[in-house]
Amino acid sequence: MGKTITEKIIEAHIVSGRFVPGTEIGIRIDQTLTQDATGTMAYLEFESMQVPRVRTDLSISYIDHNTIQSGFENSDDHRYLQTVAQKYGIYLSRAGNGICHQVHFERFGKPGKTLLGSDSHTPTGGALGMLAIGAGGLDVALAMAGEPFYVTCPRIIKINLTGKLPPSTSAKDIILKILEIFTTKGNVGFIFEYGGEGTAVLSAPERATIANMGAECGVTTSVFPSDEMTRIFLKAQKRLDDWQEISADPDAEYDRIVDIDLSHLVPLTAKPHSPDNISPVRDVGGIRVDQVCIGSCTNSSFKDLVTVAKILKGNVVHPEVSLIIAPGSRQVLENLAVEGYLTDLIMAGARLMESACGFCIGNSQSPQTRGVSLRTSNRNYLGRSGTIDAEVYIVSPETAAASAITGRLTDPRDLGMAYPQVNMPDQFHIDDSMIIKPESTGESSAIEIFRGPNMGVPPRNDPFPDAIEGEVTIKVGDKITTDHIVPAGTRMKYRSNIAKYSEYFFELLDGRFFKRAKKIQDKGKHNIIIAGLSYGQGSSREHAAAGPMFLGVKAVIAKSFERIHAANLINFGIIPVTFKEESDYERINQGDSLEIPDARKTIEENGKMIVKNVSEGVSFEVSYNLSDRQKKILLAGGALNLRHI
Ligand code: MIC
Ligand code: SF4
Repeated sequence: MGKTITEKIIEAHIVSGRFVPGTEIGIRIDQTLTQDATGTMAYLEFESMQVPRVRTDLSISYIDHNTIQSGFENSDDHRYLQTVAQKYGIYLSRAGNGICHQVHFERFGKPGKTLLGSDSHTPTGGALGMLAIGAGGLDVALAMAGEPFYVTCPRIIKINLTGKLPPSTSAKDIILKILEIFTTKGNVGFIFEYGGEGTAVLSAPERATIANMGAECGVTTSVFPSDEMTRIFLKAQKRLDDWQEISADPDAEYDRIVDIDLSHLVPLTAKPHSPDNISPVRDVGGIRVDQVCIGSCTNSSFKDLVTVAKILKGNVVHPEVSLIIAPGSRQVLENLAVEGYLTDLIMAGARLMESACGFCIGNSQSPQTRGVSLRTSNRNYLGRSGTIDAEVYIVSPETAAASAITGRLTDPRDLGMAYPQVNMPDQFHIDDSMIIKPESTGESSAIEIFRGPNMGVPPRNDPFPDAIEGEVTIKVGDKITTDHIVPAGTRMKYRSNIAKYSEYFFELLDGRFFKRAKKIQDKGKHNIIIAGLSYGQGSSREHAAAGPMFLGVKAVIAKSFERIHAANLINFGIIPVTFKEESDYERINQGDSLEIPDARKTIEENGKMIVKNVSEGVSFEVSYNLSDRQKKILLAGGALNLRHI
């Protein structure tokens, strides 16, 4: 039987297990990436492993998230990251050089390689035919130390694209269509593999938009073939040597094949407050728009911004709209400048932001009260923009530019102009001077690591207790994201200080969570979280597990979990369990006393786990699915403990 692209890459990297979907496998990691918001904790963890130098082909640390630097904390963290990188053999992409995924795609991604990144949008690299996976910082630290990455061997869904995109629709509309089909939940353990004649004509940056936002469906990653389009892109990046052809065998078998005829697509939007709340732009109607933000790792390539420049040319942004544009990388910015498109953006009244995450993570450009913001980014969760009652719509760059002109949500087909043709350059202007190479082995021992006063240490945990005896600290509903658990935005400056950061946990849902959790912990009891479907969607931030661990959470009982968050919980000694009968969720209330007698023994023996609700006088069964490796980690109280045993 023929092989899929995924199978070929996994088989070339597998170090434990076999390619049997649903079972745990370990794969060798060629490249790692971190960004500054998750990187500080990942490198603190790496330091604690006492490995003299990274053991990957390439490890790179990007500074792109916390670039507003209000207060000393982020600047200190950036200096820490720079010195750690120098010492341990890690490349460093300086602040201003661009968003990790865009820069990695341009300068480092390689067909056929594996990439593990401490950011959920690491799958962007899948556009180049690599297996690029997002994970918690601890898993990335372990990969830097030369350990395999363990993941459930995926089931593969082929997305067969046919036909050709009509004018004024683009890659963003394709992935929004896919989100409409698959939604943000229920896709854990799958990989999207793209093929078909519609895929063959998509350029690498268009593929990157699609691979990037596959993360919102919760799949392990998305993979494209490495073909002529990949070759053209890598050649334009002066990286032709990195190219190799990779395709699925004609008789490869998939778990499922989904056909999408691109010629039927129309401009789409994801309405507030979820990336799967999809509707055609025309159906939403011409609602008033206050802000338009173009950028983020999803849609900030040269192609995207030239399209925007061409639509805006000769127009001035509507008087009631604030138009924000953040090119994805310094390379994109430089190419826009050299080719003259920057002038068109400036003349149209765009407010240019630095090449960084910026508005996407809510640390700047928060919309006005009850404001309507159109964004080309990938997530529109409640409050993520920094304004709790803002209405954020996710759109394509074409829809964003058209709406910036009219001041209303506008289908670009209704703008009455011909859809601009964008020709990609045969050769980009390339300048890697903002990427610092690490010191050679001999020099690195002399490097002293800088640590600012805000920098904490990775929190440590006791071994898993014999029994769980605690209280339900919080009960939450379906699709709770890691943004709900640990807020980003202006709180992100505490990323390297879990003790301080924990004061803000769950603040978007319940401002009293921290005090309650502390009180329960001080009584010597365990904290327990109850959740609905797809708990832990979104970001890879391990703080959403490390923080609860610090506050004495021992179990999360949910209807279902997302992959990265479930792995992070185990890495930090918290057991993720699911309700055997979903209806039991209804019979638990916040504040109930819960007990899992013999929890430790039950896990060791793979026994039936019964939770006693002491307050209600009822018991219910929960399920867990742990490999022997995961059991060891959990029982040790987390992966760091295990490494030190
Ligand atoms: C995000 O888009 O939510 C982030 C910020 O990039 C996160 C990482 C983080 O929380 O630092 C992600 O996607 O993993
Ligand atoms: Fe940055 Fe936004 Fe991309 Fe996350 S989704 S990496 S915050 S641009």
